[in-house]
Amino acid sequence: MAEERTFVAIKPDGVERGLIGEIIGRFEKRGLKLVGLKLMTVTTSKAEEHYGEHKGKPFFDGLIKFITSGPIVAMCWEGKNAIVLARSVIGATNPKDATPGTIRGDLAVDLGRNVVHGSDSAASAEREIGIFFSKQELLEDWQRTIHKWIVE
Ligand code: IDP
Ligand code: MG
Repeated sequence: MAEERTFVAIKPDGVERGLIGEIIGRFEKRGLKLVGLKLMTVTTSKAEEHYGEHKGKPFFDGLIKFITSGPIVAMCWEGKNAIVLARSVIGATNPKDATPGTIRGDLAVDLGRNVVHGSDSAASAEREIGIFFSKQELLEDWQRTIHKWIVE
């Protein structure tokens, strides 16, 4: 049976700051499996669809401007409890509340520059993966030989 999948993105600030390798490494080390990866620039319409739940909020326009301002790294990670696990690797939305050891707790300062995105639920994950990836861009048949050392 396929394990859970989640959508994670390194936002333009993370790319600009040279944190791509650092951030990807944290998900790899946690034990998640990378099944989709691309460097891309997000169009305004894709950004508005992705952040649709925040439409009308005071920070929405700034958020769209920011997320479309430079390249992002779009990723799909797979694993047991991948959605909750990725959120725990990422840390609290506001870096001032994020625990040290999390990406935001170690690498970020400001709410509007929190370097990474992660889906917050199964429904969001499915929706967001669909916005950023076509089916052919996601691995379906890669079995890692180390899997049995990560999941019982
Ligand atoms: P999340 O990224 O932890 O899921 P959300 O509440 O979904 O957090 O917000 C999406 C993104 O919008 C946040 O990561 C942050 O960059 C930005 N954001 C959220 N709330 C504010 C705010 O009050 N001011 C500025 N930016 C915000
Ligand atoms: Mg969110």
